[in-house]
Amino acid sequence: MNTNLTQAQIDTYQHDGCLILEEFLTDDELNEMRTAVAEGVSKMGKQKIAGGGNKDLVEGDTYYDRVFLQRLNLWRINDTIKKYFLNPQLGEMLCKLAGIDGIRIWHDQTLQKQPWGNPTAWHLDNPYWSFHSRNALSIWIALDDATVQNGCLYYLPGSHTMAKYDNVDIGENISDLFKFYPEFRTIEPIVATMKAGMAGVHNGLTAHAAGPNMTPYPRRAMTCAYMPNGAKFNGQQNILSDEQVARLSVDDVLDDDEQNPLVWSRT
Ligand SMILES: O=C(O)CCC(=O)C(=O)O
Ligand SMILES: [Fe+2]
Repeated sequence: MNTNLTQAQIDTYQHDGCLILEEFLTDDELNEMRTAVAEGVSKMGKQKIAGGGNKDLVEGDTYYDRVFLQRLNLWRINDTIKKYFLNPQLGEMLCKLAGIDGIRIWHDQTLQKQPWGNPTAWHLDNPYWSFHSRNALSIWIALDDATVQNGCLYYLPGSHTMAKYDNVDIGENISDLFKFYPEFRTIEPIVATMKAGMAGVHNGLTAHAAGPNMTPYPRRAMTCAYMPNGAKFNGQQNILSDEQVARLSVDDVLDDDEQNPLVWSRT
């Protein structure tokens, strides 16, 4: 895993709210991650969250279920995934991009657009989560080549500086987000095609989307979302279990080392 960064990459991330890492995983690492993801997914059945989270998140047969196969928190049931996403060097790299001093895992997730899968409508990530931060971010690792044909990502550069917390569900109308943000309609998207093993990092307030999968092959990705250390509960359940939500009050710091371990901290 190549966690080296140049100042130019940090500047690009801060300016655009996204950055593509051309050489992230080696071929051996890519194969190891593909195997680990497949093992994790096969253990979970229809349950979307591993290791005790919101039990209501179960795969069904809706439009959304055909956007991608989605399974979260594989790090809790697979030591290989844990090794990658709790790696302090990755944490330090993400802190440098975000301009923060410490970082905790929020959740990982594999997003696997199946053959003929629906597009992923324009959306923001952070408004779904149980904390609000302008510095949260996600890494999206291509496990297959991500192409215009099979549903690569698209980012709207600079949208993170304008976004508020208004958001949409990932539904059938790909441009619904722009009802809240008409100023996004004229931004030229970055088309994030990637070879398998490359990665993209995006701010939790950067508008992004993915095309449909117009191929008979899956487009698999493994992603992980991170929150700045010190982020506070905003009252939203998201992936948290009913028991966790019952124990939390709005503005409590989300510092449960079992649920959200610290991945890197300057101090
Ligand atoms: O993989 C996709 O289709 C969407 C990815 C996404 O929304 C994310 O990683 O936050
Ligand atoms: Fe997203």
